[in-house]
Amino acid sequence: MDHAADAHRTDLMTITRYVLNEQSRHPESRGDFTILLNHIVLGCKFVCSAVNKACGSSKTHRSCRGDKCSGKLSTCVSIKGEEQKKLDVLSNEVFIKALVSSGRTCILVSEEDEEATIVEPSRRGRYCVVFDPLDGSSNIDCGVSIGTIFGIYMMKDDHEPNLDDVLQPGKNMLAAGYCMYGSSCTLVLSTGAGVNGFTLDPSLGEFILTHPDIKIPKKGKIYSVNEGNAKNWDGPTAKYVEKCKYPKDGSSAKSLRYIGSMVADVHRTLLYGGIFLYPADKKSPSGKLRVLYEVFPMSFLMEQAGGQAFTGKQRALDLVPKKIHERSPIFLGSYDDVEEIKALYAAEEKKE
Ligand code: AHM
Ligand code: MG
Repeated sequence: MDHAADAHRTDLMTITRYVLNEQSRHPESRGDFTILLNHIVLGCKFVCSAVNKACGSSKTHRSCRGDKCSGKLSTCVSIKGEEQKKLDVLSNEVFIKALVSSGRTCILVSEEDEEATIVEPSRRGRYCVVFDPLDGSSNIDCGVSIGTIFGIYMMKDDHEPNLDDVLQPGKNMLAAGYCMYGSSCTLVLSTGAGVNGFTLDPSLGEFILTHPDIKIPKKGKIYSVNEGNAKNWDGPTAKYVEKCKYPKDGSSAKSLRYIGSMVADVHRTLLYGGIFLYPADKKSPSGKLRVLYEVFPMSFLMEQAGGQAFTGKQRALDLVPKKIHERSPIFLGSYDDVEEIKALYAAEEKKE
């Protein structure tokens, strides 16, 4: 055995070490935020393990030994003999329990729950967490990457928690991130000082810093949108996509990549550059994606990586949601690409 090589392998920037380093830069910190993040990381590891254990037709997933195996990832997951549950329901329970047991949260908003969860007084802390425990649910059964998205706010002041604590503009978030369950498990996090990516090393059970200080390219070569909705788009969106395909300024046409799983589409956009759009259309005037736990965390990460996020009317992070499950159109990605769509909306506004 090569002990020297093994010793070298322990000098790693784990996510815990990274967060502790960040904490030491804030001497007033009581460590609460570090504890909260550790619980989120635990939730991500648990969901990652559940996704990998779940049964499915794909040979890449271990076969399920559950009696009532449906052969579908979305409907069948058996963990240590527990009752079989839908993966998204299970993921929601995992995060609610992980967050409440941290003792650092006071109000939680999950895509899976119609109402916000107000944490009981004896287990309460100062943080509000908004999250989508397993986004991209339509992709679960075919083994395509799915993920958890989260954002963290601080309570405004000492009072009984209420919805106003989470109905804050995205720019007030203290941190945001996502965990992608794909060919590897990758956690991308921003605590407001840049963006870092960590990959789960299954042999260690630790997230290791693999993508330090992610910066999105200033301009990209890819656009990402569900073009099946094109007949219902408004003028600026239609013009923008036309420009991507048939540029008139002599530049090359952009490539189209669309997975239909926001975490995976945004992850590619962050690393390779380009633009991801889920615009409004005649059938869905507010678009499809939810402000608090989809639009805001991804917009926060984009801005922290040097990109932009725009709703078609304003900077996405300036939006003030009125309801916890509110939706908004979103255009996010490379700075220059988002500039172009902003110009098209500005021109349309002038015409009106
Ligand atoms: P979900 O929360 O029900 O999983 O829906 C959100 C997902 C996003 O991951 C993705 O960007 C979008 O829906 C895809 O929608 P569509 O199938 O309309 O293209
Ligand atoms: Mg979702």
